[in-house]
Amino acid sequence: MGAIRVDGDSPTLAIIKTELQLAANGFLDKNLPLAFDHQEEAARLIISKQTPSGWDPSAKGSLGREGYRLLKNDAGVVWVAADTDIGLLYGTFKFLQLMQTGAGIPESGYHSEPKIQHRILNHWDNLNRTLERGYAGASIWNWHRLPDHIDQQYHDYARANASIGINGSVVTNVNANALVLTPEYLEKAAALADVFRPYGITLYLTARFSAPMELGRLPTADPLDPGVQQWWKDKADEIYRYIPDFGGFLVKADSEGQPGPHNYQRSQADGANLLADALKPHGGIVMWRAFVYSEDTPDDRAKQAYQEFQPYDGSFRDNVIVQVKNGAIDFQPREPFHPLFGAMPQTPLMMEFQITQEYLGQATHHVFLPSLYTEVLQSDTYVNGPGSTVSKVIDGSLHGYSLTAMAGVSNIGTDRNWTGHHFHQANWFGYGRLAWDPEISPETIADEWLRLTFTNAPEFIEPVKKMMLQSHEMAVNYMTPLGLHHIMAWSHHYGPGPWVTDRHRDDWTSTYYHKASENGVGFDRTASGSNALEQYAPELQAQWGDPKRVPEKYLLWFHHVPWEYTLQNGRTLWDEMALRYQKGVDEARQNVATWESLESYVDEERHAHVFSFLEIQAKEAAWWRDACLLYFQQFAQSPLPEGVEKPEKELEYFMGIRHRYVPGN
Ligand code: BDP
Repeated sequence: MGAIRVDGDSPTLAIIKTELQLAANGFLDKNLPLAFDHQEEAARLIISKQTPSGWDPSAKGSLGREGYRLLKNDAGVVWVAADTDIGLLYGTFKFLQLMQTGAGIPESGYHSEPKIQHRILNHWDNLNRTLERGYAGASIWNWHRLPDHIDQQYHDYARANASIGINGSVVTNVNANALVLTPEYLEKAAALADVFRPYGITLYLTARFSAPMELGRLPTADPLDPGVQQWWKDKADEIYRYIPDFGGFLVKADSEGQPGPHNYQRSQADGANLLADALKPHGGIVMWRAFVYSEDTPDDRAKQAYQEFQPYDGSFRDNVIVQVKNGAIDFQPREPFHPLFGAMPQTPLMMEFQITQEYLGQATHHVFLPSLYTEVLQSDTYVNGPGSTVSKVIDGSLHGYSLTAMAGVSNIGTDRNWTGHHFHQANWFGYGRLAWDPEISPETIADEWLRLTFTNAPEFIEPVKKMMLQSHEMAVNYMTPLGLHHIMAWSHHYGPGPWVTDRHRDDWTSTYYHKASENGVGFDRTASGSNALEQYAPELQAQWGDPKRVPEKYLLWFHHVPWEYTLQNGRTLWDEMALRYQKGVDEARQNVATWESLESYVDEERHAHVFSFLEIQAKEAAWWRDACLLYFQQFAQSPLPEGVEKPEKELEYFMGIRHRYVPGN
């Protein structure tokens, strides 16, 4: 490596120079001269929007607002090319990643453009720094000290996100506090937006639907009321005075106690359009959540979002995008894809994944989530024939959406390692990579992350990658095998609770979902039951409606079957369920041994941290197994099959573990 040339000056280009300086002091050549003026002759690496002399200008091609190209000439000089400063920043990060992982720049060059426009983190952070479903410490946003104190962590946050292509951040909880829309808080939010801007990150806020009443003292928040409409227009104008490039609003309405258009007998489209009209003159968007369901509706919870939204396809303004969770219930360890995907061709839909592990063992259980994300993204909706995958709905190509987006509910907090578990950084990283390109494989993501985080040594990479790639299936096995869902403990959702029943909301109990009795187990969502299946394409209705054809991973999601039902491998349902729980435990224990054997590849502190969490996971996998099998055995009335360890405690013991403290609740 010789000198580096970065053309021009701007806050973003200054960040690029700092990144190169840091890398030069680290893994790039330590004595690499950084020539930030026009010393073309000497440069070995050129970061520029202009075509340097000696390069074919057409080689760069059109790169869009965020795309970049890495080119290498015969003399080995590398050019990071883009049409914008942000494109150059993304290209620089990619260049550094390729150097660090030892991959190098391919001879034919490298080109990348995001497939999704808005790649967003959703923070479920409250203004008092508590977090909803956050397991990695407090909120990193210190509203009390803003706007005067800008913590270094805000820069680090923006830098980490830009390095994986995330370009938006909703900094407040979906269970919204209207206070954030007051001048006092807008000034604070503006200070954050100023930090984010040079990293290409747009700031968004959650909007509380009743804000016109709470802040504006209006008698109503009815979306069709002219006074309410004017209030939101004025509010939007005010926000843009503080934050000229404000991204828009994320809204949770008519769900779990949040106010919304239902309070005025209006539709979700009426609600979303109200805010969209206010933001439109400024170029802002509304992300309106489809997570709408009610305890007063007797129908299956899995059907309600579709019933609420699908009839309004085409009735939303063009700056509205409906944000849909990956599955129809709620971020379960495994769910079939949400039936709204593919069902609203005239309304842009965006994906909402959960990166924080509310239902997946929270901070202490290692689960590599890109496996879950990819399973959903690669599911075939069949709506325009075979190959109509969810990823094609989300990237806009299936229905020609003009607005595309993906959201991930953040797993970060003030913990020194950001995410509680060191390996959960891989989920933040993997989410960003998939939001940029939903077709990247989990294997590629795991490989990149391990190399960038630990070492390039294959003796380390291979076993740990295997551990990561198996971890989702492993967790499903020790928590909710064969399509079981929502059988975790009441309210905080940590640990097993298949016995949870008779609470004020039936749709938050476990018995609502598993329906176990001596006759069998599972939720009948076929025509003989709730018929949630009819919300899917006919091909899937035929396949999933038949207990012999449905993938067994979804069996109990769609069918109620007897305990002695025979599965494809010839085992009874009961035996298979028990063996899967045991398999999950066996793998969690194996992970402890694998990690222990790799001590020499990782620094002591991180090795010990991960080790203790893996031990917790192995112990708690056995807790899940014992609690669930003892509970279901009451109904199955069969002995545990050979190979499954006998629980050391009685069911009553597990049912008694009730009042454990869990954060983020
Ligand atoms: C559920 C969480 C709850 C969230 C809700 C949501 O239990 O804390 O507020 O989702 O997404 O998963 O709005």
